[in-house]
Amino acid sequence: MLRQDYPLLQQHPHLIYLDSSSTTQKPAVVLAALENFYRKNNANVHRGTYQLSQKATLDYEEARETVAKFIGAKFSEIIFTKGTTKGLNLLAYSLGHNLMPGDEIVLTVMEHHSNIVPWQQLAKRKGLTIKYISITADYRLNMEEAKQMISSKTKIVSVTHLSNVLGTINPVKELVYLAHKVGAVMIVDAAQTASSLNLQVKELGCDFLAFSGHKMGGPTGIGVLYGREELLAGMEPFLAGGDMIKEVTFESAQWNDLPYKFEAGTPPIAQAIGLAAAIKYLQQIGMTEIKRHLDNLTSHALDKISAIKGVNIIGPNEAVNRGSIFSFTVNSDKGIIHPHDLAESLDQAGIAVRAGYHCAMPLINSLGLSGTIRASFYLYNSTEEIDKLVEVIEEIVAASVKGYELSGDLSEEQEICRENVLDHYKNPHNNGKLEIYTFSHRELNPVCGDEITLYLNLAEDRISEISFTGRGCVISQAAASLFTDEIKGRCRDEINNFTPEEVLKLLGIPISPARIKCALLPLFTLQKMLAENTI
Ligand code: 7TS
Repeated sequence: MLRQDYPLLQQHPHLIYLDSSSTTQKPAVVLAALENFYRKNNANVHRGTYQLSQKATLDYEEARETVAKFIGAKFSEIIFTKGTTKGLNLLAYSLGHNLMPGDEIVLTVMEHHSNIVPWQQLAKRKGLTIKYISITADYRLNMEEAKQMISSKTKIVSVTHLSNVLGTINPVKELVYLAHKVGAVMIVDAAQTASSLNLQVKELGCDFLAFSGHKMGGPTGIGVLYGREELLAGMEPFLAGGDMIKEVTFESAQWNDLPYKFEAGTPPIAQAIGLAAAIKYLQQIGMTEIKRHLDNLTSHALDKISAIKGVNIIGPNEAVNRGSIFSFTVNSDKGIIHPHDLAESLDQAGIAVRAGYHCAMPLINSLGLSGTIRASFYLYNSTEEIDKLVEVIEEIVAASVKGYELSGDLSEEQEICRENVLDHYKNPHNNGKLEIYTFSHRELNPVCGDEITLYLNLAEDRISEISFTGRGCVISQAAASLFTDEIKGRCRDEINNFTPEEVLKLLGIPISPARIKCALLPLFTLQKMLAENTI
């Protein structure tokens, strides 16, 4: 469906792009709108008296009108932001002014970091308590717990509409009811649903809703925060500067009207116009048709992915109230295949998926995982692409030596190194905590979940003993094994002067840019340990 509308996919006819939850590809109409603006109408908005600026202002405000109509809101209720993250930060800051120590904020365990960390910061500043609604065994929100948890102490409930890890669609209307019953404000993180569901904010009943343009075919750098007018009117602005004021003296300032009070500085003009073009494109296809297509992919993926031997889907196994996002882990006969290793093998077969924590580290850790593979689908994906994904995973599982296969032409020397890397992965040297150690240091790669702790003893400034524990992909674990072998006996200066290139040489195989961090984790862990301890 519609692959022909996307120039990038035309450029890469064999690419199977399954990472739309991170960002979607852009249809030609969006690229044309951006180019048209910059070529013909580019000027700053809200300030020029000349015609070009007036035209830019008109286009920018028309984009706001398009967004307002798209979600059934008023013009004054649409604030252009940089993205969902910025919208949620704005709320955590501006709503925070009226909160008191002991007040509670209710989130869920399946939130993206952007709907956790801003609230944690606010809670620290204000002495608030954060509570997290848990999930059931079938990866749905525990609504019984929600009913108990949302109480008269609750001031804010902020929940993702669709989990970017589990694919679960949450019962927003029920949560709105529970929040409003106790007088709390209800926020919906719609980062994953604005692209595919007909979001009508008045029907949902929420007070605020945030989403990102780049996840719905629009450009990066633009997002939307919807807020109920009465609430926005009573809130303090987040950022201060030009455009958000009515009158400024040397002593003070008066805020502009809505929505401009929340749009300090030059706004993302071209991006807003690009987003409007993306919305019009979606409307032309029809949100019902988009949902039908995605529901079809969801049902197909559920059937096919769950049938792969060794696959465990981390998300609901029913298509109802489920988005087209699939996280899973894969076991081969030889053990679990690290998501990072599997993702690289899939990439070599032309399939782009995401692997790791997906910016939901608390959720992934609470499930006892160190990451998942995630395939997410959009308009331009087909059931044939899902079949291809399944076929390639099955091949990898069958052929895998713990999942790490390097395709392409390797020299004879690299082939030997590859065997060596796999051997160090399967039978690591210096693995396990030292019984007695003077120094230890833990480092984490937050993107993919690689984790290493080094343990160290010194004798006369030289490393007498070193070992590591941790979990991670083939590259990070083999690098730790090889590196700890190599570094034994070296003194502080030698360690500090040890270069990334030397680590890569120890591995001896081609390392893709995305995995350099994995390879260098042991070196950086040791160098950080040294920097923190005046050994
Ligand atoms: N909320 C959810 C549910 C998300 O999935 C994301 C981004 C955000 C908030 C933040 O959006 P941003 O546009 O401000 O970055 N999610 C992902 C993802 O799943 N992979 O990459 C980004």
